[in-house]
Amino acid sequence: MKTQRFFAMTARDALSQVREALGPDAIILSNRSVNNGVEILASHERDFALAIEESRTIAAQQAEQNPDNSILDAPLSNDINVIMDEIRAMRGSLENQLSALSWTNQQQQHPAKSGILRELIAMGFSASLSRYLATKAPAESELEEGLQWSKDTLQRNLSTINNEDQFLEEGGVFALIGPTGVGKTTTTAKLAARCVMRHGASKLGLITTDSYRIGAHEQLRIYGKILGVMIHSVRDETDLHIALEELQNKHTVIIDTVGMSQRDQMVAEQIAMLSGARKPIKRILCLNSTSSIETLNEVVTSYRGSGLTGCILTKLDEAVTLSNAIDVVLRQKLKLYYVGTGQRVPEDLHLPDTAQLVDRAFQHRHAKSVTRYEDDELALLMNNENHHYNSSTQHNHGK
Ligand SMILES: Nc1nc2c(ncn2[C@@H]2O[C@H](COP(=O)(O)OP(=O)(O)OP(=O)(O)O)[C@@H](O)[C@H]2O)c(=O)[nH]1
Ligand SMILES: [Mg+2]
Repeated sequence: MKTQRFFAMTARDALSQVREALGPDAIILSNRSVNNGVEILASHERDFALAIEESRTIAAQQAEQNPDNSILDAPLSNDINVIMDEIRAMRGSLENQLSALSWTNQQQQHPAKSGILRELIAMGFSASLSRYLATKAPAESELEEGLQWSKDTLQRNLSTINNEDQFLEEGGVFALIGPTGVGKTTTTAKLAARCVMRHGASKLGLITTDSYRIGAHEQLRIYGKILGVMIHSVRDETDLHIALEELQNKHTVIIDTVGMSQRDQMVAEQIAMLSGARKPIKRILCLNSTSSIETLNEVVTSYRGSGLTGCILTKLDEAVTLSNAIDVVLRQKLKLYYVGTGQRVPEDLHLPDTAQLVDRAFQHRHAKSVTRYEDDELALLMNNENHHYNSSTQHNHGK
């Protein structure tokens, strides 16, 4: 078996050398203090497995040549499996300890960083985004400076439309999609009113795919009547094609879709219907800002399909904090079109103001939060999160 020796002044440095030389599949065979340093003997898991395989082959050959001894040899391979399991457990435990140690060291060197992390998590941001911000905050910054830096970074990285023209002037076919009750129909009516105010009723087409729930499209029909726009009701791809043909001269067409749970298999069919249309349909996902990070992430994943044009955050008036929504919009790299702030049509729809949104998330800092961690609990959390942090989000959060 190919065994390599690593020596460094600290266990962490020695382990870094092991990782560099052998990668994540290194097996640590021994770890001891020598000459004011630490010596680690390690091997690659592949070499280790090969050595075990060889010893098994030899044992099997010996058993064949001397069948009387085979009973004695059988436990050997079991023992090796047990040893392998123990070595893996030891490696995991050692890595965990070093990782916790590394966080504790960082905490001692930059105490403000753990404060930044604690505050961001208490505000409701995900552990991975909070950790990223705490780690990247300028090393010399005090708590308040670090939080201000985090705030600016979040604000800078939230992608939104620059002005109304990006929706109202661009035109085309938009479909509002999303789970049940998030506010798709209400938002369709709010957007429709804006289009009518800008271009007149004759330039707008309205379609609903919500044709099989009793009374469902009545809601939109009433809004349509007020605005002077007829509603086209479609059931399938063929209907949709016919409706879009009929509305081809309209500047803007908005499709209000039937709501379905992100866990419903029908979501894929709905996305296929919209993607299969001969005219490009820009899909805008409606996200309820009162939902948890986990739910919002699942909604985005399930509705993303081949790509979303953007999203609209609804029910901001009901949300205790906006950190959930900001976290997901940012990490899922969605462009934010509008925010819904109430039930009134058309008043309660606004262009997103990133400073105001992030400010609202930070206001929650002063609320009594049950998600506030103590410093030693944070070390544990960082330890676990280290392994789960999604590096694909890194380049998206500024410096
Ligand atoms: N507080 C508040 N309520 C809203 C907002 N947007 C929509 N609502 C309300 O939420 C409820 C559901 O809205 P709908 O527009 O019917 O939602 P939907 O997504 O079309 O629902 P389904 O078609 O059943 O999937 C209604 O009572 C709306 O008035 C908002 O921004 N704030
Ligand atoms: Mg609806």
